[in-house]
Amino acid sequence: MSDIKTITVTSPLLPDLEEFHELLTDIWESKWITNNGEFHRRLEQALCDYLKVPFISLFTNGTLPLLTALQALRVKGEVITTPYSFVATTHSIWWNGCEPVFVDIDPKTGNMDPDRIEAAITPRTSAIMPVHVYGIPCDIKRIQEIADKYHLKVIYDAAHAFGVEYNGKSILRAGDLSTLSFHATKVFNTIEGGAMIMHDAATKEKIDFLKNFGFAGETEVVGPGINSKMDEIRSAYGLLNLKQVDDAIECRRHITNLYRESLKDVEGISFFHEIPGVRHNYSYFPIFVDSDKYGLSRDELYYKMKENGIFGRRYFYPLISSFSTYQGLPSANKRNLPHAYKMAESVICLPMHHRLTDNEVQRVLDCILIR
Ligand code: T4K
Repeated sequence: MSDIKTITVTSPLLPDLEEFHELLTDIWESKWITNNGEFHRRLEQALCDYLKVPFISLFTNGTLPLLTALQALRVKGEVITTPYSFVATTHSIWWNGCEPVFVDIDPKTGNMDPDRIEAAITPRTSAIMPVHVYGIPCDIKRIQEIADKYHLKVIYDAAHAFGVEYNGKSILRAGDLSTLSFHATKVFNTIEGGAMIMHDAATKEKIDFLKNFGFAGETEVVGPGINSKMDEIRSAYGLLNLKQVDDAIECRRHITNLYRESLKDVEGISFFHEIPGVRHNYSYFPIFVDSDKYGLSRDELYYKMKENGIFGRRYFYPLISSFSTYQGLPSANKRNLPHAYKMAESVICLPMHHRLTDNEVQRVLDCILIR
């Protein structure tokens, strides 16, 4: 294996180094390196335009906007969420002193099953935190109907959903608030980074206060804020990456089509298909292994790929609800989450990024096809 080139699950989108150097020179000359500087403001505006959203607030990562959203909406008691996500989703609920209540997923999308939400609502429920997992849109209409009926807040963890639209409209506009991650491993990255999307200027102002310790001006603190401001260097980096993100998404679409075409008749391997009306971002390519039909278990295939220098990832295994912090919760019981368990135990995310060559994609496919 040592002389085989490694294929990783992802590879970051990097700005042109010379262009970045030019912007760094500007920053050095201005000596304004953080705290709502020019590049921060420019990136917020450019993202509003690109994402077709009215207001956005940049953060230092994708976890802090989740924490801050729950704070801003004064969420208390129980929060209904999905176990099939990255741990940050549930951690943000826990860090706010709330109790996560897990509901099972819909196996057709990997997202929280709206049919199971109402049964999980109690007098202590105050919010729903769904995730558009792998960038696949949740059933935002049904979720909103339930939230309206029971007067619940909805905060979408949209960490994977950069640029995803449904019928020409950004899905980041759903719910009360949505959050994004701009981590190095995401479709659009600012190295570390994230954002919150809101509907109105007053909420944007409140969030901007909260991410700056609660300061409203030099001497007034209006709430128990935190520090989560994106600095100028990463904002400039983001501005440059935004120029090339459409090309990167196009490369991902091409790779997705190669995977789909070659895997469509492989018994025991399934994957998600294009959803009509959705502009996908192709952030991940999860496959699901049925060991009886495929002949190898998920883990056997996963380690076989590794031995061949192909580093897929088992996102999202183990389920959040099975981690020690959460496994004692009544809703974490395996009997409550059969679809989520099945998906977590069968998933492998195949390598997916803008730099993968057709030959590398073929190497991944050969590893799966040749048994
Ligand atoms: N909500 C959801 C639904 C999320 O998925 C996430 C994060 C969050 C909230 C929280 O957002 P952040 O606070 O993280 O912004 C990654 C990411 O760290 C994490 O952002 C992401 N979700 C999660 C799903 O995956 P790892 O542990 O898989 O990353 P790592 O370091 O193993 O990298 C994977 C591969 O990427 C490497 O094998 C090679 C490549 N890579 C990675 C890095 C960091 C590079 O080529 N260069 C790099 O700099 O967690």
